[in-house]
Amino acid sequence: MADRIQGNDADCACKEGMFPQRRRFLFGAGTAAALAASRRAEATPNVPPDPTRVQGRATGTDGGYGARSPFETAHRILGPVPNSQTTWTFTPLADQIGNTTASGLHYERHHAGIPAIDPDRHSLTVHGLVNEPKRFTMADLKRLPRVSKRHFIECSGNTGGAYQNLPMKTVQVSHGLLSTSEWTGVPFAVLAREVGIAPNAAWVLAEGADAAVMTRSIPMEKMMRDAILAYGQNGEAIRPEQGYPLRLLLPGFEGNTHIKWLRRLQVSDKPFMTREETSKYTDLMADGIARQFVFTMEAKSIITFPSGEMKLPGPGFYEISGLAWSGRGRVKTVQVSIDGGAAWHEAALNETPQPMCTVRFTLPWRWDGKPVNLQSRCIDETGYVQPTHADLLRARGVNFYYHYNAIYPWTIAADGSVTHVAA
Ligand SMILES: Nc1nc2c(c(=O)[nH]1)N[C@H]1C(S)=C(S)[C@@H](COP(=O)(O)O)O[C@H]1N2
Ligand SMILES: [Mo]
Repeated sequence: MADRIQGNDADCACKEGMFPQRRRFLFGAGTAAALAASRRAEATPNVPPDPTRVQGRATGTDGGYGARSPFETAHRILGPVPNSQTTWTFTPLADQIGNTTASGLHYERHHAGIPAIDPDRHSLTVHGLVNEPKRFTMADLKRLPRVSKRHFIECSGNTGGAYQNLPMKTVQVSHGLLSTSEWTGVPFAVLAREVGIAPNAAWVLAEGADAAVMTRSIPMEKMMRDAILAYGQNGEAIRPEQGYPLRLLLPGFEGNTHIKWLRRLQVSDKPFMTREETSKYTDLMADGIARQFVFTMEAKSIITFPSGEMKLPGPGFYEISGLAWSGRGRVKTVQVSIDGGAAWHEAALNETPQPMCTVRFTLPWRWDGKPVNLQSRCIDETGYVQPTHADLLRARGVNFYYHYNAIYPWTIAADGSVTHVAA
């Protein structure tokens, strides 16, 4: 336990003692807002002239690759850094428009930094319990049939601080280890045909080419069902931060299993018991027994507007909006409560929910100016209902760090200020 808490580098933004001074930096009053404001002050260009009176900027001055408006300031914020090698950043969910995360705002989690990889020298070796071991260059992989699918990735440490009621003031800090992209690549099932899988094969070891040489054992059943060897993200090559040139995409599974900079798949009849599935990424239950291979991210939702550190200008009409997702399949319904969980109203979903993908929900609302408690809860197609904080703790005990998926309320005071009050 002591080791888990002190100076360990597994990713939970909540570990006590891991970043005693830094926590104030990260979770301190107004930090994210203050940071955003200071960046805005730095970044905002001078007021431009009337755009109808002057010729616009010439095309082709952007090097052929566009950039967002200089007035846009949404940015990832850096998580606490226990040492220089292990880092993470949070997606600014309150600024996300729609359901897809801009690639430049996708959250990041690196256990040994972002490697520089030449795609022409990168390859994927598939071996072990196969008829014919093979090495695929990136060019080989791109000749194979591909799929494009939108999926979320969520770090199992996302919202983990809520187990200890650590103050996470903004939705970026509480839920920002979640992002959604369209991923393009080769289904593992296609590669499996190329190499021929032995009948007794049951697990696949996936290995990254970063300095962490991260490895996880994945059940063969999952690999065959929907695993993607992804080289594309939102219509272009996957970003270096997300695993360029190749990553494993395991829809609905905890983020850690989506091995980035993927270079090797070893087929076996048993799991490999790597560091990331023995000492890390296990869930310690109240009885002291750790659950292993807890892959699936359960149904979860969060209101992104209004959310922590915002201030409503006054009573009147607002559209409550947020994101809901489930690692078990499609979101079925999202319910919103404006009275602390007493009555629930069905929210509108902005599109047909896709399996293992976030969906944006909205609910029109007229605020009368009195203090309120806003909550959302996700119900997925399996009938699973997102639990309350109390129910989650009752089921899991207090030793948990990962897989926090309880309802996360926001309270709005009479002055319009929005805060999370721990249950
Ligand atoms: N090779 C490698 N793969 C990795 C990691 C890593 O450090 N090295 N981090 C994992 C963790 S803990 C998470 S949550 C996701 C994060 O993916 P992202 O950085 O694209 O958001 O990648 C996973 N895959
Ligand atoms: Mo993670």
